[in-house]
Amino acid sequence: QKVKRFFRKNLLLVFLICALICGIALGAGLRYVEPKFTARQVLYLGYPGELLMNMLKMLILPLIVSSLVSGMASLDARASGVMGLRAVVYYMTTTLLAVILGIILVVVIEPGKKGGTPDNTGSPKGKIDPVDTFLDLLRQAFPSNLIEACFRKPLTEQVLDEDAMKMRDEMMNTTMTTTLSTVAANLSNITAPELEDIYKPVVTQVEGMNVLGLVVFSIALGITIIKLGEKGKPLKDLFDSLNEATMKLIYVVIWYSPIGVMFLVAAKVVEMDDPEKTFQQLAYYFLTVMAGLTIHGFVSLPLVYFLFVRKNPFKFIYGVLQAIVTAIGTSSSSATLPVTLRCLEENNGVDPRVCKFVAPVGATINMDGTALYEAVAVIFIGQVRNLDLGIGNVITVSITATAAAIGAAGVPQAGLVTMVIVLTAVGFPTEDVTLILAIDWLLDRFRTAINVLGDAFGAGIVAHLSRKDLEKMDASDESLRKENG
Ligand code: DAS
Repeated sequence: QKVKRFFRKNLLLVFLICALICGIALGAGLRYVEPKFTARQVLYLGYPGELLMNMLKMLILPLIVSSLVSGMASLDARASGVMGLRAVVYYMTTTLLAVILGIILVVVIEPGKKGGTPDNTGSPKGKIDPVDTFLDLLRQAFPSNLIEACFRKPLTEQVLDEDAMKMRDEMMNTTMTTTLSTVAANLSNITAPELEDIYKPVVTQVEGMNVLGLVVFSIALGITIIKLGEKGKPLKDLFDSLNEATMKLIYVVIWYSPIGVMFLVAAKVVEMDDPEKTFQQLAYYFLTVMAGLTIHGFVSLPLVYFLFVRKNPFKFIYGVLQAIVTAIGTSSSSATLPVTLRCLEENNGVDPRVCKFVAPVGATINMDGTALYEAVAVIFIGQVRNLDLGIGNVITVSITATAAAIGAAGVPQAGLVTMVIVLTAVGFPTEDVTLILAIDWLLDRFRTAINVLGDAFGAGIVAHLSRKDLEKMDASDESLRKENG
């Protein structure tokens, strides 16, 4: 009876975990049977996964706007201000905690001094100045118009001067070229230019929408609705029902997600260039990042949660396990946001008003996993290149890694792009970003999972700290209803 209940409650989670395992097995099996996979075949194999990503990305826009607006509008102005402040303090503290942990691990383990030197596939020069990024973050936060905000290219599109823009495009191409060149190695019947137009759509997909601009606009609209009082009620009801509708749509997509995840992973395993060599060169680096992510996700964050909430943090993690597995499958915090919200509200019973407000903001600017990863990667590159690090640089890395993580969008491999900011800040050669490219797609999945876990804990902690404000609001709503009744 107990087992039956377990499966009914966690059916989807079981499906997702099975899908991950089947995806790896399917990919490995296909590699064994047919080592020479053409790019087109890889694309077709990953196609069901691409559909899943598109469906989830499609839901991000209505979900973020409706969640934030209806979440904000159901709070009172003071409570939302206090809650917002608590959320931002939590985000900054935990992100910095992650960066410091990452730096300690990479300095102690020194992965760059062990294993073979990863071969650098050579790629563009250029730099992205951290100050520019801060300015660009503000530009992103206050887009000139909503439509443009939804579809504008994120990050440094507006700020980069010519050569750096060229560098960014080339680097995106390099990511693509590296992938292409490895896939090209096994290519039999497709010429390189054709590959270019096959992969271009995938790379441009990384650029997604400017979620930060949407978040800021939605919060502003939500606060305005509160101020409007009775006049704002129609808008509040509109966004409440839009949110309900979006969550219903999400439910449908979520049942498809195991299939999508399986083919996403299988296609990645098939297109991976020779894993033996890559792993031999980057094993210590991989283990350092994984150790950091694991300690941060399953020691530091649970400690912080227990400190403030005095409840069992692992029970909380169990409640969001489905979101964690979805993050591993999609390597995108934004695409996982719908699942994160459902897990927080339905499994962990976090107050929906807080989830709708804190989780979308967290998915956009709170990326502990990415910050830790960028700090480790940059210092690893310094070790491989025997570049001196010095305490000044270590402090620069910790500040710019935090900023770069905030600037990274919640889409696949965003952390790879923003890492160039940290490399620039410490004067390391930015072309060295390709040293860690080969396993970035794998580490991206795990750092995204920790990003999502950090967002979930953030919602749980802020909700707990704000419970008195929420009770007060419920009481005043109750008395209002009695008066009207
Ligand atoms: N994949 C990003 C995310 O969705 C993280 C990253 O690229 O670092 O959180």
